[in-house]
Amino acid sequence: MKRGKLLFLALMMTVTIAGQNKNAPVNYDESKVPVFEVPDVMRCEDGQRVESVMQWEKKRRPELLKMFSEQEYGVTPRHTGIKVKYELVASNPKAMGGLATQKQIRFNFTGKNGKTHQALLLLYLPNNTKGRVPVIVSYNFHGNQTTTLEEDVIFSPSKELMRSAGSENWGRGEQASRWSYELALKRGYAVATMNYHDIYPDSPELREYGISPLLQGYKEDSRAGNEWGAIGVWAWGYSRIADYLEKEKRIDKDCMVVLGHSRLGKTSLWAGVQDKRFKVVISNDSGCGGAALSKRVIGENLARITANFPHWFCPAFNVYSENEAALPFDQHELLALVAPRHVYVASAEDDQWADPKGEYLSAYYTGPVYKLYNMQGLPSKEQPAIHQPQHYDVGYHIRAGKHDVTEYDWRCYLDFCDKVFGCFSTEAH
Ligand code: GTR
Repeated sequence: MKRGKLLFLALMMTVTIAGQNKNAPVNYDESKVPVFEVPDVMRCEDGQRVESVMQWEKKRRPELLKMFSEQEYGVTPRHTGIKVKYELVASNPKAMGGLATQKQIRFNFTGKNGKTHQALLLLYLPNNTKGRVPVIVSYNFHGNQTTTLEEDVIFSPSKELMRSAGSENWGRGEQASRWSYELALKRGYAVATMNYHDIYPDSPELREYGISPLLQGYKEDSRAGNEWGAIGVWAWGYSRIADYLEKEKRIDKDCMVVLGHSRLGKTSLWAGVQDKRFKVVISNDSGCGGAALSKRVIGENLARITANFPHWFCPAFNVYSENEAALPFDQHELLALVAPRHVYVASAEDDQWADPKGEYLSAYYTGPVYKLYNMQGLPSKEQPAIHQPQHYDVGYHIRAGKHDVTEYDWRCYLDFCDKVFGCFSTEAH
């Protein structure tokens, strides 16, 4: 047997043996954070130091991207062969009391194997400005209809599937507090949302109901070590939304933002890293496997996350369950892959499960890469105080309260995007 194959088998055995651990202890005590060295984002695997943009782009960035693909989120297929047709199923030029034009677009996916799948996008465009506008793209957790009380928003197709799988809160407007549509629209931004279950139902047992079966070589019961997990597929879905928005004549395709909360914050980071059309990449309370440094092992850890959500990452990531010290990379290196575009990390004070300090440090440690581009990362290793947003070329804020997306978060994101895009807000603030 070839050496490569033997190594692969050995790796797969370790994956199975190390497994995941739902009962792994969770540490909340800063004094018990293990002593570790933050992997040097500027040092290539062969020891060479990155001194130029060229070295970063040609050598270090691809090598890091490969590590995250092979060992954490799984490899995004280069050509899925999946075709998408867009179908405008509803529109309203006077939505939200005249503030917005609403469009609902069905994505009809067809795989090379003839299998089909559907997803539904909800788009609000501001009526108060003419011409092209920036857009915030963001998945929702429980259906488009939960993001607003507007009666004409169609229930997302995944509702029945997920409700019968035990997922609740699918009622109209139930998550509206997380969607500051009015604020965004008044400030001249479009917002596009889709239910993430439409792309990959968020359960290890429901993979066959999403996009996955449309892929060539899909096998229901088996996954290769580096096969993409749900986060990878959701990220792919974000890119399909970007494909559509590029064709939408009111959208400024140079001003696309991807924003996600929690597991969808992990997803927005992975999507933003891979798809350069997203000029601002926002992680809201994304925590473990998102913005937070894994090696701090505080709050949610890799044993817990890979045990509770075995379908999110690629199987090879399980090797690091209860063994974060062995990780050859950490999440700041993921965030750094967004440069020279803009990354924004937000935390909530009471969200210790997501390790706010680790989220901040990750954003901070992207600094050397931004510096290569003559851009400014976060200036201090000290995490800023509550409600003191830091808007450099990298953004960060921590707000009071729990794991959530609030109007305060939206306001900070819009301020940051205004700065990046050089927009002038129509709302006085
Ligand atoms: C938690 C999970 C987190 C986070 C969160 C969410 O249960 O442990 O990693 O992603 O769910 O998505 O709300």
